[in-house]
Amino acid sequence: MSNPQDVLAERDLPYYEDVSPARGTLPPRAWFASSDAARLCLNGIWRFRLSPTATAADDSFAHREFDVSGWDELPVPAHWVLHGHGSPAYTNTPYPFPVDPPHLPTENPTGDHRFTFDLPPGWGGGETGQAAVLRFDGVESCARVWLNGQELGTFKGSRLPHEFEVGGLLRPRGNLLAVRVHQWSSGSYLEDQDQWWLPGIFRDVTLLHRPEGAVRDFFVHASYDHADGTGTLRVEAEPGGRVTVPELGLDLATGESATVPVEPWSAEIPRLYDAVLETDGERVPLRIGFRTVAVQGGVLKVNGRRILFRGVNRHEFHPEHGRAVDLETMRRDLLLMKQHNINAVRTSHYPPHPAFLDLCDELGLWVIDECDLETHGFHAVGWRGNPVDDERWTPALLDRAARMVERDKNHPSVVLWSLGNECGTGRGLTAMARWIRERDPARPLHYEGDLSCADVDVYSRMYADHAEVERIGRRAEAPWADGELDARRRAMPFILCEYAHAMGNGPGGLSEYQRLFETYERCQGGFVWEWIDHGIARHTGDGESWYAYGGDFGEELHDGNFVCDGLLFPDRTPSPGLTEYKKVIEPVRIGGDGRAGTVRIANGYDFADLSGLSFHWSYEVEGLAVGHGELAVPPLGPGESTELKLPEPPAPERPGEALWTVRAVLAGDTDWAGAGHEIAWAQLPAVPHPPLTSSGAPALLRQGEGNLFVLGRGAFDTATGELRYLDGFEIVPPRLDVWRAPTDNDEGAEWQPDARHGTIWRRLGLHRMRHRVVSVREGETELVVRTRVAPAATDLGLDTAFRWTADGTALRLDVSVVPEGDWPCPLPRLGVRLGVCTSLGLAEWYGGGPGEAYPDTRAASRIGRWTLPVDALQTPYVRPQENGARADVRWAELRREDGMGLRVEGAPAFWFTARRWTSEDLDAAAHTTDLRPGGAVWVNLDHGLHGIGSQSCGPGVLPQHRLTAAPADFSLTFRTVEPDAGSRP
Ligand code: IPT
Repeated sequence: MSNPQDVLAERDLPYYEDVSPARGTLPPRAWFASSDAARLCLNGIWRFRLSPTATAADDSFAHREFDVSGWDELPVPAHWVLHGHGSPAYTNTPYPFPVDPPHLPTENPTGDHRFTFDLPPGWGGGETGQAAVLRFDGVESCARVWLNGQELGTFKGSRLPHEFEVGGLLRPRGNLLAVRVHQWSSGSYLEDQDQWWLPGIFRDVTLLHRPEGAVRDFFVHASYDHADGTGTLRVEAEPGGRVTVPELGLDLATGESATVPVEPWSAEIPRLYDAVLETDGERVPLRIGFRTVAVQGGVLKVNGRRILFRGVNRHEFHPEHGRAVDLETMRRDLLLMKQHNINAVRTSHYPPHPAFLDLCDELGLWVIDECDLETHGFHAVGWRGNPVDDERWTPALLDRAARMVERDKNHPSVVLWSLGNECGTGRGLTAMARWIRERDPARPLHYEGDLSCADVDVYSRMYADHAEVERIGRRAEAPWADGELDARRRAMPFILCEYAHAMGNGPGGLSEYQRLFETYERCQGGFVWEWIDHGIARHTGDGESWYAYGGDFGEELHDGNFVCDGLLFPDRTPSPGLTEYKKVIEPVRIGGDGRAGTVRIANGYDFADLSGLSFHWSYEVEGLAVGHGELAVPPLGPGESTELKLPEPPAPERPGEALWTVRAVLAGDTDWAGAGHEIAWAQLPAVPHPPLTSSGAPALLRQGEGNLFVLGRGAFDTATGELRYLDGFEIVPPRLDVWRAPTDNDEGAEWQPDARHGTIWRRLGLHRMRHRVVSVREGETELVVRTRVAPAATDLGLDTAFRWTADGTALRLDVSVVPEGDWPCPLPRLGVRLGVCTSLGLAEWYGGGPGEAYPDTRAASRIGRWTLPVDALQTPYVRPQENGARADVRWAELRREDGMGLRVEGAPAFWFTARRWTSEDLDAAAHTTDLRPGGAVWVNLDHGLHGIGSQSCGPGVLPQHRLTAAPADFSLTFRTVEPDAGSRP
């Protein structure tokens, strides 16, 4: 009698549930973009059918007789959930199914795909029946494949290549390829990366002719000896053949090595030599970069020099196509990185499309190539049953390691292998490390998840705060339990494989990290989390676009907008965070003493001298250049610096604040940016900003019509003392304001030990402050209004005095704030908010710009005169939140189309924000399309803002950037302006 349970016994597990990596596939090998052997791209429009479970439909579709005329069409590569079949789902660490390895839910969306193709005439120059390989570069998460009705096998490992030998099955016409793809498989337990779950054939499908004697695999060993400037080349290949490097005069047998003088490869100078590998059956073009990676004396070195990672974590993402990313988009990513001074990529958390690494070789990026492995969801169950610590899974882990290393081993850009991400610890990782070291001893190993660093060569952490990084920099971190391991780890170089969580507004604190990286030899930089927001493009009924995040597809379990934490918006527009990062990591440091007219230039590159850059100065008075020229800077070598004299400053036409701006730009065109592209800059103050002055005699306060006081050009409510009109402009009265729509970093992550200010602020009621007018005192030439500003249910408050005075043209407001009570938290902001007419839609200001800035994200804010429509002052964070402040503003104007407008000046300089909705509207919005222009332009003129930090995953705001509740005094003047812009005081 058969026991019904037998049907489900382990040995009977279906291929998508058993833990084996594959059946019927070829051993992994090097990927190459082209050769003289024929290849046929099988991307295109396929036929598609979705079934709700793995077994709902039988596999007869693999046969010719099966009629697919009723099936849908689906492009390949693609994720079916982005083409109207089911929907995407986002979770960070939780598995969206019970943790019951290796079992999967019965509801296992299964996509059957069919494609018919003819061989091109003269396929491979020979007959069918010759060897050919069918390659899948990426299928999520498990596939079963048939060609011409014959089953080829099955595989798992979504972002890894899988090949089948198919030569014997091909026919000249009407070849029928059938692929069944299951969304869930045992492989899903190994692919718990923080991203959308996106099933499908999402990378290329290719048929490769394999002529007799074709290259099966090859391994280029190209090292560089910095002591004598030679490179040593040896290429192993199977079968053997010859390698020629015409530029080096090399013609070698495979396996043979040669040492010759070469120019080395580095991310800064990505020198590649064209070469050809030729076997009896195939010619494969190679691009060889000579470089040697080593950990020496506790430092990670390339070609004998310490390198500094200015890195980002890059997921593959496109707002419409998910992880089906085309070559153009990959190149665009890399150009944007290079243009923003980024020199390193961690391929979080899986090997990228193989062509991406060719581009990294060509354009010059250091790459940490990470295996497609993450089991983070086991954290939720105390790591019980973690596959990386269970021998039964080790073959699957080793298969993944091999598929990555074999595929990518020939790229000079790949300088570290990474075992995976967030898997806890386990024997499987050790087995992977052992295998990789054996196969490729020339690259150090990375894995962050094991604090003991038992299996790796670099000490890597994520989101460690500044203080801890500093301790690590001094090699003075807390000891590890095992003395031997502790000593080993302490001798290792250190990187932050993730830091500076770029979710929403931020990340803050980058400058302070960079200072540590540039101070401590051991701290070799880091990788910002992460490159791009994974928001999925959506459109409202009337065509307005917005981006979806977790929960927007009705997922029952999801992690909201945690998937939008990149330096790029989903459409690849740089966010202010990227602009900030570019400035913080600039590889040339410019400093000096503007008053003394000296400038110091330091070359922070690791390999390049400064001959590729030209330097320019300009001298600006009140933001207008009154002189400019070129600065002759010697071609300093890496690490060198010099001090130079600036020219005599030109005599300005009128007095005012003056400063030098010194810029380093590309002297000529490069592969990634044109001549003139800015690399680094600094501003050196020469003449300070003058204090606020008044012109003319003080105006007298008088009773006007209605219930209004008149003071100069201002009219005030007699009962409340609030400003109502300035000349003809109606004003929503200025009030003390402390609220901002909490940023993702204000909200903080639940696992963070630091105080989560978003929650605290809300609990305290800072979003519903009440204003009690204590007194309105009329003086002869002043109006003084005292207000107590406080939230309900507490005895905390802000005792606020607004003192108004006026002269013939300007209205002056002196604000004084004294906190009452024991404030348990910093304030979000401290300043005044007022509303002005919606017609005042154009902003011009003198101060920091052009982009937004906050106390700890202000490195890229440059003092100048800037003009932007109010609408363009907004930063469209995927989940709306505080944004758009401009730092160090000396004056700002808001104008109508006819040029009439209002002007405000501040002393000290203030933070300027203008938007067509309130902070409360911003706070209430979940998507950008929830924000609708209201009846005013809301203007915040802030004396202080709380910093941003990185607490959406990492540390909070550093103490020096917190806005502690403390007594504060600041002054603003208001006046109207005429169309003639030249008449400003
Ligand atoms: C870390 C993950 O490695 C990364 O994939 C991403 O989820 C990031 O956080 C946050 O966006 S893990 C975190 C819990 C420290």
